[in-house]
Amino acid sequence: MKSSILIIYTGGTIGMKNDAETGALVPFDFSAIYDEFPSLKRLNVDIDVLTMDPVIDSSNVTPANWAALAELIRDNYARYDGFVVLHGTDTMSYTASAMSFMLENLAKPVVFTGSQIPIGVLRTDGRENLITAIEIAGAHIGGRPEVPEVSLYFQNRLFRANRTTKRSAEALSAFRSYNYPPLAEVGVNIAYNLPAILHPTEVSPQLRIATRLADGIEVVKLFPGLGENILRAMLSAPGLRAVVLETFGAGNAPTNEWFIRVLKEAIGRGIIILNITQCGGGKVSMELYETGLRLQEIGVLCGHDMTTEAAVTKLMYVLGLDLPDDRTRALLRRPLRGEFTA
Ligand code: ASN
Repeated sequence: MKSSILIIYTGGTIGMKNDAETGALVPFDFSAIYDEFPSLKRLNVDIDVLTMDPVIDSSNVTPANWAALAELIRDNYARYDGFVVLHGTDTMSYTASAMSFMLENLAKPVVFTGSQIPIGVLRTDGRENLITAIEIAGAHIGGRPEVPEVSLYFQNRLFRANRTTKRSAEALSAFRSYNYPPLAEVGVNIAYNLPAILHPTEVSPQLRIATRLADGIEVVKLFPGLGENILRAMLSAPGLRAVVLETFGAGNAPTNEWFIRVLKEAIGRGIIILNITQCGGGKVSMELYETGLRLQEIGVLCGHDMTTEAAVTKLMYVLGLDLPDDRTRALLRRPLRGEFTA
């Protein structure tokens, strides 16, 4: 069975090549993809390319870009078997995490990739990332897509998107998924980790998109010496609705009186505080130490082993649904797209 894949190019380093005359880096025209990579014809896929307008460096990405991307996927959903999103690496984990929440009932592959070295540079990592991402997006097993979730492919590994973090500004293996195993490892063959892959629960789910994302989210990273006035000011920001609190170790924070009081006051004003660890790997267990227990007692929610990227975008998505407070909290307490392990 021949798959049809839509490549959506949003910008980033992968889309750069040297201009033949000036030598300067200029955006690569992905619509001429077969001219650049004739070997793509040998893959058993039909490829179309759409380029976002304007293409951006991913540091400029906003929730409005995410909404446009979700709409593009929805509008083309019936026509294609899978999607490859080419994105700058800097914020790829944020966009890909956001997409995992915004695309409700997804049953087809959406594979994010990009590169650290421009695609037009001889030593690029973009060529392999692109070709393997296309192959994964088109892969079927028994007539069903092999990876029907939002994933991120980089340097021989396919990850669940909302488990990833950009971990290096230099290494070609730029992404890591510290708390969840790769969905596939790529060597001579592509070895899919079948038990790790998420499958739709409904038989023939209808894709829906949620494009209303809440603002009013803040990330507060604890450090020894964080002062009361500063924390109070951060938690009193106008429009603030939720805080991702990056705590120490297994979800620990100071137990001193003012610290707990400032958090408690914020929770009393209806602000949601979600506890994740500032460690790369491991999880929050608030009952382990007294320093975590105090947070639990005042109503701080446990973020388990979520990344900052997943926590921020999940809050944007869940608060954007405008549900009553108890339902909002219930959605934050359970994994919606495999974003944490409870
Ligand atoms: N600044 C680029 C971006 O994120 C970095 C990259 O793609 N490697 O758009």
